[in-house]
Amino acid sequence: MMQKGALNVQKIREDFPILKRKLSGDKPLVYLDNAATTQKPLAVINAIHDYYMNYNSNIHRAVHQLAEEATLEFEKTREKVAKFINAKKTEEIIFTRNATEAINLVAYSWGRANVKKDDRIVITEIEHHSNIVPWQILTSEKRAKLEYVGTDDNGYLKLQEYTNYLESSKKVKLVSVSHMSNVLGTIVPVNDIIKMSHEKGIPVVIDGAQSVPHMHVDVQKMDCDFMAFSAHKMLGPTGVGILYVKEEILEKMPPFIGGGDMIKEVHKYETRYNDLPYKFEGGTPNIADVIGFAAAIDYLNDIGMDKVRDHEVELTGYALDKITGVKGVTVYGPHNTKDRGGVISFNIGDIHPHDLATIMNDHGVAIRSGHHCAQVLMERLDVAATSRASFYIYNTKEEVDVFINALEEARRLFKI
Ligand code: 7TS
Repeated sequence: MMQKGALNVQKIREDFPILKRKLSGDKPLVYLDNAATTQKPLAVINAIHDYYMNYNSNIHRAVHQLAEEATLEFEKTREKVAKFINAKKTEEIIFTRNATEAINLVAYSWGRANVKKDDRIVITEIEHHSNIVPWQILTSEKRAKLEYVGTDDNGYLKLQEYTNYLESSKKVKLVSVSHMSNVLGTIVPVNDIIKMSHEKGIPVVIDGAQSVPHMHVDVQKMDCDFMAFSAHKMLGPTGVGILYVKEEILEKMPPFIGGGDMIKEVHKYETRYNDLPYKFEGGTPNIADVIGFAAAIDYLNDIGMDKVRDHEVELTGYALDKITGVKGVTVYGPHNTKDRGGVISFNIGDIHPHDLATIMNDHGVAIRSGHHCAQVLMERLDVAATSRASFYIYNTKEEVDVFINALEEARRLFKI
């Protein structure tokens, strides 16, 4: 049956071979761990296969035809990524291994060159460890200070605290914030934060790992200075991250990884670095998976990101309605689907999330349990862990029903 919102989910599901799998014997897979990584459509799998079968070669080096073909396809992905997030130039797109490495690139390159003793870097309590630890390392090395914007009890950032930090006489050097929380689903008003920061001349890093896969993101409109995200969370392969940096900032950044491909000339004691963006892509990159990522972008473009978002809003609304009706359940994060992505973190009675996830698995339902690499947020919520269901384009209301029924069964089992 075709669902409202005009996404033909049944047709989409045909493109994902793994969705035919069964778990725990004969239970059809209900994959609700999309915030961790998404499944891959055949088009992506075939693109990788085609590269290895037909034109496997290193890029940017040899003049033979295979190298030319591989280089062309690799660079096509860069163009597609630039268009997908509306970057002004392809030179502003740097390939890394993942969002984590992209944020680390900013911390090691821009951070080491610009952050000084007593400077402050402002992040938030909802950040993933990938947007905390690099700043801890940097501020500790530079004897600078890391500051946190807090969250209220509904999972919204306390925006007044930005104003307090930005207007204080102590220098804020950088703001780094997640566009969408991987635990609460909170969609952060990054446009306002960026505007506020720019009025004080402070650059902003956006962790787009959970937003770029799920909604239309336009870096020029947003006006962020840096943005990091991962291909594997948006139908693409693992091992490919993207760092967007505004060209005028990138031009002034020192290199990150030294080695082959990022140089023009190397002499005994000095090196001339390569042009942008290659200066930041030392060593042989993940060629096959970057090429595979282009097929993922094509796939999402064919659907349309507004439809992706509409589908998730509808599914999340449906799931929130159902889950809040289950006795003993606490749901974290904003209640309004307009303010949240397709991520629902919850606890039920005193069932440990790992036990719950095990019971879910018996029903074929794959959810995540644990701290979700957000232990600062777990402390704020005063829990050690949560369970989390997260949706994507191929999930259906029927799957939500299977999930809720499994949850009810767990509740009965634990006598809640
Ligand atoms: N930032 C956010 C907001 C994330 O959710 C994640 C991964 C990352 C950064 C890091 O991405 P990576 O590709 O470099 O690993 N989040 C999750 C998650 O929620 N469950 O598994 C990984």
